[in-house]
Amino acid sequence: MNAAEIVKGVFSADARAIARAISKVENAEAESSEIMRAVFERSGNAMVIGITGSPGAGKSSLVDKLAMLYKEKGEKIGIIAVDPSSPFSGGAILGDRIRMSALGTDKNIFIRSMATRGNLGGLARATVDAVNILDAAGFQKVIVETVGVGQDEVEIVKAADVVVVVLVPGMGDDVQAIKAGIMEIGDLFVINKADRDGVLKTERELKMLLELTSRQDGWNPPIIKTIAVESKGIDELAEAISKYYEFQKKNENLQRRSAVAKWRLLELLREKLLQELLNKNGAKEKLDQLALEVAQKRIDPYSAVEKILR
Ligand SMILES: Nc1nc2c(ncn2[C@@H]2O[C@H](COP(=O)(O)OP(=O)(O)OP(=O)(O)O)[C@@H](O)[C@H]2O)c(=O)[nH]1
Ligand SMILES: [Mg+2]
Repeated sequence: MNAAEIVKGVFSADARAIARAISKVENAEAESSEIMRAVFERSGNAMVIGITGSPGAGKSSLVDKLAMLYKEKGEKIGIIAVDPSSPFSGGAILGDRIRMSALGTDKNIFIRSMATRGNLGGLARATVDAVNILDAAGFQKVIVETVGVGQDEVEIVKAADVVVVVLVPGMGDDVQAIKAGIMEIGDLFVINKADRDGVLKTERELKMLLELTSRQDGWNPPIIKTIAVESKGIDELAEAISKYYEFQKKNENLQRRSAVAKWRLLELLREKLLQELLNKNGAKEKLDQLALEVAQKRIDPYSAVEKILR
């Protein structure tokens, strides 16, 4: 499939073409520019939901249940799980887990996991590109799951229309979440595993925290209690998501949008410049040679980089 064929396939929601397109942007292949140019014009219709929270909080379980709910309404749902911890399996473990569930075989649900590939980085950029591809393919909902650790991940969810932060009862997790800097980005908060002890305490603490911060847009992030494994609270969650979606659409926040756009431009620029530099004749060999010299303490990294740039 060449770029034009891939684009055509994406626009007719062909799963194979979508998968190809995502692989192209993931590996930063030459065709990605053409694909993303075409995709850009067609995207902007999907509701993009970012779901983040500490490891094991129940994000995937919630995504499963949410997707099921949207599916019953006759919608098409794209799910992207960002799994930077498994560069070798390409996030296959998580993908397989979901695929095995009831959703996997459904043609109205597209599931993909993304992981770091290559040495130029670009996971966050590729993930946001993948979201755009699903959007252009006509998926009404695109859900992105990330473990809320690291700046890359925070940037990915910030690019969503609605950001859901998932917490679980118990102080330890809250502290972890706050540390990871994801408290400020939540448009709504979920306390999942509400079948466990300490729900009210966590809710109280969260409320207090939220009262300390006031948002520029005047939105008060709601707190929803769920038990994902028992499908409890999922309707309420979906309702809160669409409520915020409507709110942010009415208060069209160009500032937030241009901040995201600027971040995307910088990511792409960084990657392109690096690619260009390393594609120059002999640059890769020089990099290897200098890496060896740095390892042998024959040259310091700063001088080495200056040598590459010159
Ligand atoms: N008791 C209880 N267990 C839950 C609930 N939701 C999810 N779990 C369990 O918690 C574990 C982790 O759930 P996942 O949905 O994989 O959590 P996750 O946040 O996606 O995990 P990572 O992607 O690995 O960070 C699983 O064993 C779930 O069955 C819940 O509401 N109550
Ligand atoms: Mg998960």
